[in-house]
Amino acid sequence: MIITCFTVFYGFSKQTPDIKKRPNIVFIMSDDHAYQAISAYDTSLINTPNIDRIAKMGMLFTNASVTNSICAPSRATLLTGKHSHINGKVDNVSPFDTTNVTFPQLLQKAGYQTAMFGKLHFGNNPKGFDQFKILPGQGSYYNPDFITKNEGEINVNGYVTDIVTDMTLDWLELERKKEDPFMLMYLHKAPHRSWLVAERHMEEYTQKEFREPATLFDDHKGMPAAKVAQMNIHGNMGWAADSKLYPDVMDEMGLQEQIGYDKLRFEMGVGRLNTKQRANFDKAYRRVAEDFKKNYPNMTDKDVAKWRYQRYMQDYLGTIKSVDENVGRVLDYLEENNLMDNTIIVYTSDQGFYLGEHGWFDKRFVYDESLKTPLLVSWPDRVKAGSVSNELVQNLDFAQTFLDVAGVDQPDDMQGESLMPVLTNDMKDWKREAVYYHYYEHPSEHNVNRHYAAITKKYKLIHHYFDLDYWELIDREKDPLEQHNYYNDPAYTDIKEELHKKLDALRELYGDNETISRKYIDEFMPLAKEGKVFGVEKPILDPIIEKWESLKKGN
Ligand code: SGN
Ligand code: CA
Repeated sequence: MIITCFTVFYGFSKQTPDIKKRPNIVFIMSDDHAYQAISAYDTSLINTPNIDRIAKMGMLFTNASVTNSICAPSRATLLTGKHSHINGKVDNVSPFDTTNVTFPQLLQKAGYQTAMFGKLHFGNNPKGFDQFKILPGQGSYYNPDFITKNEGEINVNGYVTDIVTDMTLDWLELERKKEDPFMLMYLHKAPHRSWLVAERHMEEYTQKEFREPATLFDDHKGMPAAKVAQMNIHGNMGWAADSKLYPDVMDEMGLQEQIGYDKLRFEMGVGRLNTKQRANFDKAYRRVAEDFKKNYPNMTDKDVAKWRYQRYMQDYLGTIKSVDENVGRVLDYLEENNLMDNTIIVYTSDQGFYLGEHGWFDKRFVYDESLKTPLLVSWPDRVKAGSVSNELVQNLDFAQTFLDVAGVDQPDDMQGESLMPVLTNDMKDWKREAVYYHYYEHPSEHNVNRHYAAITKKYKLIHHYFDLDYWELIDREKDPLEQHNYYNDPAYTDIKEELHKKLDALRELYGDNETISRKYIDEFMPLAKEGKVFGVEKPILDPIIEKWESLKKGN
């Protein structure tokens, strides 16, 4: 194999396996952090100077996406370098198959020190880590519990974003062997629902006012899956848990629970605060609730919808303020300890999020705000400062990128590509024209139908299947707000044909097909039927069960 001698390794060649000189990897990921809420992308909502520093030092990706816009599947994909249907973690409900090989295991074997702090959300402990302190499941914002590698389950007082950072800094300073390279995963729970902000930001953020997105009052006309989704800010959020109206204020005002267990959800979050934390919370949020109670009789339904959007943004963005401050602490540490130049730093999210676009919160859909995810990468030794890439890159690519950076072999069955050609602007090795997407978790919370799609820079071809069944063609240039389906428009006949070919080719390339989709339906539906899937209402669930049973009979 003469060719291997000439193969370019973007990190370190196998001929020079000087482990001590290999670059460090710092992977920072937040949960549900929309790119609209990072000022390097969009300055209209919040200023995030520290996260922006990563883009200033390196590259900002404007077309980074996930393969399946939901938490645990996204994490499984980034660790394994495989699509959901191959690694098996297709939704938040199915178990993660721990026989999957993950990139941290390979890096650890190659001599890297490895550590993970924060939210994993797998139900399993991570493999391939010398140290980990992770939140159980979704974790808590206040006074959270952690599962740790060496100390069992622990409880820590304080605010989760600060605590995860303290743990990370302690590891960097006290546990890291300074002579060896390291791979650190620093994973925030924020800004996941239900958005409890740090005490220090409560006063300020509950008084802020934010611009509204153009599609806040989208009627989802001609978009059947969007129409039935239950992720409207006004209608599918809880008055108590999400908008932070207290259960007693709801009772006084005669407001009914709009989501199941709303008052209980409030208690599960806010109920964890200690006396001092609760006093600060009450100072800010009792004022909000009293104002709303006073104004409500004179408000139209539209006024209420606008108020709920503001409430949502105040809390969502408030949690991001602390993420940004804490990212700044880690960047400062790296700088002060001379670790910046030979460290690749990645900032990303497990998916994007709707901040009122289409009237929504949450994610799951292939429409831009949740398909795309923020991606900022710095590595001063190799990546040009202040560069921007609009290439179609995915969370599928992280595993191979990090293996490449470390000069470790990339297993043949990983399905992504190293991003080093893009990061070093050596584009002759980068040929990708389309990416593949597949969302599975249905019937489930938010009622988002199953769908798969091919995405190019200009179009999306989407197949919604089980239980709705139809095709959608999005013209990303003509209709950036994604409110029209051009699938049956005669002007798109040729484009449609071309996109179908692309989609078939992607399914072939990644090994996805109807039989596999059916297998995952058959695994999921019994759980849904037994009531093991959270947040689905009976009137939605029953007809889907009926449909599935008829499918099984071959009708
Ligand atoms: C929780 C949230 C949902 C969210 C899922 C998945 N409801 O169930 O709104 O879609 O997590 O999020 S909550 O009332 O419990 O907050 S994910 O990021 O973990 O995939
Ligand atoms: Ca998430």
